[in-house]
Amino acid sequence: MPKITFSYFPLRGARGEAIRFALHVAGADWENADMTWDQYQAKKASEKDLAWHNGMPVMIVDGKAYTQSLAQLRFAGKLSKLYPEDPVAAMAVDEAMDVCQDILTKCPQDPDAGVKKTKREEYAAGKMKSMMDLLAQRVGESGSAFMVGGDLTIADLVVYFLVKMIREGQFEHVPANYVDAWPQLAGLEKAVPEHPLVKAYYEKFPVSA
Ligand SMILES: N[C@@H](CCC(=O)N[C@@H](CS)C(=O)NCC(=O)O)C(=O)O
Repeated sequence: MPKITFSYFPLRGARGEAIRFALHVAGADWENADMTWDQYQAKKASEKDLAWHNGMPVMIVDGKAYTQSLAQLRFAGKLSKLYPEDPVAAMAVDEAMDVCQDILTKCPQDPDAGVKKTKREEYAAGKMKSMMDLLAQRVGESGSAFMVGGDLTIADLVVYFLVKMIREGQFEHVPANYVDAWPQLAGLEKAVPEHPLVKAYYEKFPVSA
């Protein structure tokens, strides 16, 4: 069993929490080493290893640092059996996670507040909507409340935390109730915290703690 140190910001969502959850489910030998925004910026300023320069989270496995949240989540998903061994099911999981990553990274920015608002509204009605349509289609095809097959995978966690970010207003100019247009995604949002593994995790590590 590798020795793992996981660093993210002290947030119970976004790009980090799915990885913590999967490491916990795996019973991995890991420690959480959250950093504040300022600690991370200071680390970047002094650190030569470029794996630390690509944004958080960063995972250290047996002394070596790795970047990219989805690579880390796939690794934790393999340890926890929350990433399917079947290649086609694994591709379906990857597809959903990459669509979520696109939704996050393609979200327009602009230094001008008015232009940013217009661009974001266009995004929510256009490209982002079509990616949400695809995620909802996949839930419909799975025959369950989950993205792939009949049980929880790491794809569900990524979709769940993306939906949570929208709900919490972290997508500026995208309404908090945006997700309600897709009953399949609103259904997944309900099903994930009710899954026995997720329930047990939140009982052990309550969000307010
Ligand atoms: N492609 C990266 C993106 C990471 C990323 O942008 N992380 C954000 C937080 S969710 C961050 O650390 N931003 C601050 C910075 O890059 O200095 C991944 O998925 O790991």
